[in-house]
Amino acid sequence: MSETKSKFLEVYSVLKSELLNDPAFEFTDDSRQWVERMLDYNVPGGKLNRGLSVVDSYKLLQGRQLTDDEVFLACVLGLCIEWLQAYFLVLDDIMDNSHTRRGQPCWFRVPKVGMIAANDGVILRNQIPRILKNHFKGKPYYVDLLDLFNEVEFQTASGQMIDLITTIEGEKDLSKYSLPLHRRIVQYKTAYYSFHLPVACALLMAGENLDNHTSVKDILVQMGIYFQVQDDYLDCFGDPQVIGKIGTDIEDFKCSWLIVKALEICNEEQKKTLYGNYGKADPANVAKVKALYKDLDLQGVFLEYESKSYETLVSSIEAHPSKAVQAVLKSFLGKIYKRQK
Ligand code: DMA
Ligand code: MG
Ligand code: MG
Ligand code: MG
Repeated sequence: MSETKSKFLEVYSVLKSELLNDPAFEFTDDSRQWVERMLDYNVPGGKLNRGLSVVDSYKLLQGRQLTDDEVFLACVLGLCIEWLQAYFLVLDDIMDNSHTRRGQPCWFRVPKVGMIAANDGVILRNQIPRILKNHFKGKPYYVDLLDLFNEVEFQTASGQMIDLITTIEGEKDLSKYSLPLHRRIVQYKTAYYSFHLPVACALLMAGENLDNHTSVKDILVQMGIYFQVQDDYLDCFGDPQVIGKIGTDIEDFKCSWLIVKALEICNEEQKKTLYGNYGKADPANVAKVKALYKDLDLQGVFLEYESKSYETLVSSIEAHPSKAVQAVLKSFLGKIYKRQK
């Protein structure tokens, strides 16, 4: 495990114990155990890319080794993003009727959890401002930080809403699914919280005004769109053992990048197969859609999209005037390019 990652997990334990001793609530043994188990199950078990990149980005922006205090604070902010992610995922898995996440059953599928998971999601969300208050109150950028988390949460929840309500239209008429519609969904549901938020946190810690960095934001949003296209691709073509989750996009009638591309390139015959089999829970229907995706060589179409996006992103990054910012963006892109999980 990298040094940053073990430090990060150490800070996780510190934050957890602060929350478990929060004076604003009179914990009983039962309630304390519940929250501890819920946090351990949902917060630290992912790739931690979003959280860790706050630390990396901050280091690159400062252009020097960080002090212990600075590392600690960057880890706290990174963990707030992991908390936000845990909150969204707990609820996303309920809404998407998913089975596994990070190689284990989704939290709501754990015996005796069920719909208590919905309130656990709310708890996770409410812990974020408590963590921020404990560690950032009094910093000159405290208000900006709160505002940032609020804005990004709003964008993500709005993205989740359009992801969900779009299927109502799709069920009526699959041909409504288009690239611009897909783009709008993934920009809001994924790009802001996964890409813009970590870098914006690092910029705020470095004393920057976010209004002066809109071009960085634009590049990060493009990167986030590419990242969610990968997620859509892996939902069907990824190895569940590696990605830790079983795809449900076909069953869920999602406006996924794959269905949009399939509709774009299929012939009339194949279109009928898609209309007759997409969005059905029966594995036989799902298998027909997957077989058609293979016939259409969506794997090849994706590989082409992937190299094109990479090239475009690299040239936007290299056009940026600051070398430090370039380094931040390149490190981010390097972490996700050709990812298998
Ligand atoms: C995820 O979209 C977006 C958020 C905000 C959690 P998704 O449902 O495709 O994610 P996953 O494939 O991880 O369930
Ligand atoms: Mg999901
Ligand atoms: Mg979803
Ligand atoms: Mg997905």
